[in-house]
Amino acid sequence: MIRSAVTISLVNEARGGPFVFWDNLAAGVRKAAELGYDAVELFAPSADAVDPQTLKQLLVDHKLTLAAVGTGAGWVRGKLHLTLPDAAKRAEARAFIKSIIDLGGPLGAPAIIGSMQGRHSVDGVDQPTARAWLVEALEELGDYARQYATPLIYEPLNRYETNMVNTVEQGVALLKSLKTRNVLLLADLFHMNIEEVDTAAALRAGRGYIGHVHFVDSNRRPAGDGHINFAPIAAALEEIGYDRYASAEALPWPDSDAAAKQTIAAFKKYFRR
Ligand code: LER
Ligand code: MN
Repeated sequence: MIRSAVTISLVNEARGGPFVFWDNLAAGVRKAAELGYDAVELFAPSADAVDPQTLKQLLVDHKLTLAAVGTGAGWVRGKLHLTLPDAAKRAEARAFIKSIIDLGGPLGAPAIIGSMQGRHSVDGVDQPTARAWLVEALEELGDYARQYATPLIYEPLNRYETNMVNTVEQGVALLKSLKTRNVLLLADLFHMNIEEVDTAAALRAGRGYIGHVHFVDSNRRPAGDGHINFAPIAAALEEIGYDRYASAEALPWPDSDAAAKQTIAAFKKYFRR
């Protein structure tokens, strides 16, 4: 069964980004539970910024699970990513991601690699070199996540955010090229709306490789506040047996509470028919 999740960002530098709740972990968790979400997805400034015991207790108290933890703060705060020319910086990026895997792993939550994949043909790094570094990192981090029995989640992004992998098809090809089988794709419906010819068809073709969904509309507002037709997307996810999270990574539009309410209503409409 697909489960609902809502994002909480604790990253000041990501202000303006597509996260529903902001700044206050306890308040975000409380709201998520009140509205009937199954889980929260966390965007943390660093692993040290969150006390694992406090996080665990909050989740237990509110009967929620942790859907995933984002790693993008490594980029927005530390200007780190996995395909930088400087080997020491690439190693720092991998260490940052490992620390996030160590934060979410004990709670059963995978880490997400989105903006930390970087881009090629900037900073003098050509495409084959960047691709090889990305593959190397995914092999290492995918295997690292195995100790927690969680996958590592890799996110294709739209062309304005990366030129590494933009579509599910390219993502599946990348995953198939890896030795590790512990990396799965994040299907972010906002990015897919820009890059895919047919989002539902892309999801069907991604069968077995989709590990997380960012449930959001075409304009990054909450599902239902843009022009995505969610019915065929929900049908495709059901058809491929997708049974992980649909997580509201959406702008807090018109405000956090309204965005969370809108998304859970849309979630029920499409995934709890
Ligand atoms: C992260 O999940 C994402 O979708 C990126 O667009 C963040 O920059
Ligand atoms: Mn996303």
